[in-house]
Amino acid sequence: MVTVEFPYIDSFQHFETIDSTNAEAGRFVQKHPGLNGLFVADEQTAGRGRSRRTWYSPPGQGLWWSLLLGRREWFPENPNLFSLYTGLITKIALEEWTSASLKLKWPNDIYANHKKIGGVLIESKWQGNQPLYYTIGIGINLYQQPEDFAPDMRRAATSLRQLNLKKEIHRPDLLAALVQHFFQHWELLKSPESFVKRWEAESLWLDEAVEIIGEDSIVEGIFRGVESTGQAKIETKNGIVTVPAGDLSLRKR
Ligand code: BT5
Repeated sequence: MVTVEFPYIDSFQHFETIDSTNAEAGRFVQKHPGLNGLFVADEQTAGRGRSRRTWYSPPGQGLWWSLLLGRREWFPENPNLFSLYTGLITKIALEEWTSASLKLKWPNDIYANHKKIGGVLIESKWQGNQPLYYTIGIGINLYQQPEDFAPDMRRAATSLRQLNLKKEIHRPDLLAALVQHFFQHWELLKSPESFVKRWEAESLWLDEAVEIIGEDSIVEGIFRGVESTGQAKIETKNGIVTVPAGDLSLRKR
């Protein structure tokens, strides 16, 4: 096992190509329970998003990586906020590289110029009501030009390189910044009310007309931010409705 200089990380592994760094984290933890790990790949052949969607991870074009939290001291007190938290720290890290305005889209996306630059996939395994581990998967597009994206994604996706850069993109430095911010801002998770206020201040479409497509329903209304539980608040004709998970999109008026 390789020990590296990252704080709180027991094992660091880099792959030229792998199915999914989240899947690799899941395999690793079976053999090494109780450890934290970092898994990075140049390419993912089966990169995944939420609900079995595909995360497009072509070779050398992005930062495709997962942080495995197997050490109990790093289990979050508020797991429902973890996805929002990861989006926020990703934004903070990316702002070291770009002066572009980055926004957080509920519940797990990072946007620039109204296009998706990164996404977060949190997976966890539980025994009864005890978490065994959490895997935080983060995909960030770095080098793609518009024509590198498949035609159906071109209007919806962007990369760091397409934004105003403050300094050259260097994957190891960006990874180190992300990991550092992830652990450094941990205290935010301990105060859900103030955390969600901070998240809302950086979010996309606050107070705008939106719809959320959930597993078996569509909620339309005005996006009023998030509850301290991480649920989205939508002001509908019938009052405030809270939504635990789904896809948020802007509603055309
Ligand atoms: C996500 O899901 O946005 C979570 C993405 C997490 C990816 C990381 S990479 C490292 C780790 N290992 C993995 O296997 N996964 C994690 P979701 O909100 O469900 O969004 C998925 C949707 O984003 C897709 O259906 C596409 O529409 C779009 N998409 C796919 N690839 C994209 C890309 N490279 N850039 C922008 N949008 C993309």
